[in-house]
This record gives sequence, structure tokens and C-alpha cells, in this order.
Amino acid sequence: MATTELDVPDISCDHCASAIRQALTPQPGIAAVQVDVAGKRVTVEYDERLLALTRIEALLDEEGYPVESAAGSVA
Ligand SMILES: [Cu+2]
Repeated sequence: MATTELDVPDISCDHCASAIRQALTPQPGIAAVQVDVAGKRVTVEYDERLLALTRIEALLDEEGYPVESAAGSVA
């Protein structure tokens, strides 16, 4: 399992947070999605065998929330 923190500057309110959760949560391999509105940050816990980080970034981009940077760890 891997955990990644994504900086997503366009997050501005709870609507953004729920849109992001709804875009990511149904994807195979996603274990948990946390959106920090104040910090403009998305924390994703996922199975890196099922889902690549680039795919997560692409999904956010498609939703209208481009990722500025990502910091991750695999545990
Ligand atoms: Cu919003």
C-alpha cells in the first residue's frame, strides 16, 4: 500500500472536496481519500499494484484539479 500527499492549489471549498472524493473513491485500488480544504491537499492511500500515481494525477486533472506536486511513501 502506498500513501501520497498531493498539493492541489485549486481546492477552495467543500464542493471541491466532495468532487475529488467522488472521482477517486470508486477507482479500483483506492483505499482512502482525505481532502484538506484549508491546506489544499489530497491524501490518497492506494494499492500501487492496481493504480499508478500518474493515473491518480490524471483523474484529478480530468476533474479540473491539476496536481502541483506530489510527495509519497510506500509502506
Ligand atoms: Cu470548491
